[in-house]
Amino acid sequence: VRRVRIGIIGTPNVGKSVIFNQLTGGKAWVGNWPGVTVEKKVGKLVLNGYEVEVFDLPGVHSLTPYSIDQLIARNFIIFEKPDVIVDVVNASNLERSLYLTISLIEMGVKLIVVLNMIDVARSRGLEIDHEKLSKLLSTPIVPAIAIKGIGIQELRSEIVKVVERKYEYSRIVNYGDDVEDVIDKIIQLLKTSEELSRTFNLRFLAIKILENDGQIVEIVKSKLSSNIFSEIEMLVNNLKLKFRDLETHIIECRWRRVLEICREVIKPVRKVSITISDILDYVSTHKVLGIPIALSVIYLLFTFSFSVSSPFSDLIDLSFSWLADSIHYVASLGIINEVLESLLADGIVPGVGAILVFLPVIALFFLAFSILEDSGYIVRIAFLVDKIFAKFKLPGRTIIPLIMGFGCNIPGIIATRTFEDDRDRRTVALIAPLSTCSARLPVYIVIGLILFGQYLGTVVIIMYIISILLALVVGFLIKSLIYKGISIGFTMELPPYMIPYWKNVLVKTWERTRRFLTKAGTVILMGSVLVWLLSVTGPSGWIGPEVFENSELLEQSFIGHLGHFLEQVFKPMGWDWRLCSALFFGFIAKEIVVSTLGILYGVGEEPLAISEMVASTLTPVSAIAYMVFVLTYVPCLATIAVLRGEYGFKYAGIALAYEILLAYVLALLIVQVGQLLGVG
Ligand SMILES: Nc1nc2c(ncn2[C@@H]2O[C@H](COP(=O)(O)OP(=O)(O)OP(=O)(O)O)[C@@H](O)[C@H]2O)c(=O)[nH]1
Ligand SMILES: [Mg+2]
Repeated sequence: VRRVRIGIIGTPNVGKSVIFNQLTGGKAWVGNWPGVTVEKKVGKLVLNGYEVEVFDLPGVHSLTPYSIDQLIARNFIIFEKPDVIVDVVNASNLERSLYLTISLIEMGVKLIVVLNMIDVARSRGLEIDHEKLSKLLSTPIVPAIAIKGIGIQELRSEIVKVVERKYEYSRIVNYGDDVEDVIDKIIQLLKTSEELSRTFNLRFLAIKILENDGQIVEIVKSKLSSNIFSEIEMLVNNLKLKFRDLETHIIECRWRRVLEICREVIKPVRKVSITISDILDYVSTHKVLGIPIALSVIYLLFTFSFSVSSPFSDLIDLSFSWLADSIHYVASLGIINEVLESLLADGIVPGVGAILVFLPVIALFFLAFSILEDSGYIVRIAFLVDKIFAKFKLPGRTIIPLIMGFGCNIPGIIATRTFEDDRDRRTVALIAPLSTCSARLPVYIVIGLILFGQYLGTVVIIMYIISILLALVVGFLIKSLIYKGISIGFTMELPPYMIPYWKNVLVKTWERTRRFLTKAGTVILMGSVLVWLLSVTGPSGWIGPEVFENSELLEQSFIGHLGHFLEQVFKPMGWDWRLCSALFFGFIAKEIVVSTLGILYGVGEEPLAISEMVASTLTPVSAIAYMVFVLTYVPCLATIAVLRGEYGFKYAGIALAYEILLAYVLALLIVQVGQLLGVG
């Protein structure tokens, strides 16, 4: 078998990941906004006896990288040398895509162009003459509607053909006599390095040198003798005397070629007046209506998740109660001993159960979220808030990591890779954990269910608003004090609205839900066992399962001591020792706050029962303070680990420290204000 490596590249949001999934049966993340993929992802398939490795890459506009995700894509294409590059272009917006295509042709690689989204092009009244395009570019073209699987079979056979065909270079752009002359001279000089000639297309290197591409210049310099390299430098400098801005000249020549090609191949077949997408666009990005609409959409998302999920939650609740009863029954028969009975019935069932009853809410939330993500609405929200965010010195794009963070903070932090400005990127990474993730939702519900009753929905929405406001304010402070500088204006393209593709939505919902389930089965399970263990033991040694019937006894356990110590730390807030120790274990993962309460109150896994116990120890104001504390104090251990991985130890430490401090100050403030107003 021969091994073949293929890289899928293209401008952002053209359907690369969809094509990757179709080719490999993979599960790359797909979403209707630019910047979904931020990492290269590999998948495998077998084609005509070839073992093919396919790489899905982040979107790029050119081979000049501006952000980390773009650098990943460029470096793969230039330095890891895939055998074939599949360049996905957007048929409904060809001008935007072809610049990259032309740059790839210049690189001198075996190329296949997938002309994707011809359905969208058609709906806009455009037809592309793909045969002519193929001639002009001297590359095979595969028209496709990737989302429907159209063109994928053709792409497969084209891959085999291209692999077997000998490669022929064709010059795609003419940069004018002066420049071409210098390019030829540079090529002659580059030829002196056998290694360079073997690994790169020399014309490509020459052009990149003229474009002043730092990385390429470094490589060339290291492979050539110094006098040859200085000859090249002289050629370049002489040329620069003729052109005020050589780089711009090169870019302009490419653009001119792109427009020439577009003129020849794009045929408007009919006039389109206004599409539904245009109308939706007008309304959803409206200056006045936009924000109220966004809030209503988010409100609907929650109402939908809560109302549809409640019968399912009841069912899970019932199964856990039944499980607890069965454990007691089995124990009464003498099959398991008292300690095991307690571990299962007092530790694991209430600990894991208290979180699993939220599975339906969270799954539906993920479903609604995935639909939103695929429709194209998220970019509209980014567009809407751009002006508001600018007042806080943050780019509108910031909203994307924050919204992603509503699901889980980890993808939120990874999404910062798409930021072009390093200061913005670091700022947003520091505030991304303030986004209230789905793990915090059960805490709000359990704390507020009884205390706020029918107003719980409003309180939860307010928590989301607080979360965004906090992120804005902290971001503003960081941008004003540490990473000074203004952010450039809105740079994201608005993709058209699309009807979400159900398969895609289901895959994403399932992936997210599966992660939640895995967490329940691992981290939360272990957390529950830990809390149980620290409850039945104390400084005096083994105490025994009686603690769960006798709260005075429980207070003598390790957890009791810990809780009472923390109760002093949080004295002004007036939180019960159980609530305080729950915060301690919530360090591991926020869900464990709820699990700990489930175990310590000894009332089983039912949210209503736990909430009743909570309500008996908290005033509404101290409850709000508690919720805000949980929102702010730390993300989970996993998030801290990712922050460390992406930005280093120092960053993770800074995030951790400022969040604990901020949480404490905010909670204190809320309680104080409550007392001033006489509602504490
Ligand atoms: N109508 C239509 N939609 C498509 C087609 N191909 C992909 N899409 C949609 O386009 C959006 C972007 O698809 P992705 O595969 O995530 O795009 P990508 O190129 O990987 O994007 P980045 O990773 O952000 O660079 C998704 O909402 C897809 O469902 C197509 O042929 N027709
Ligand atoms: Mg992608």
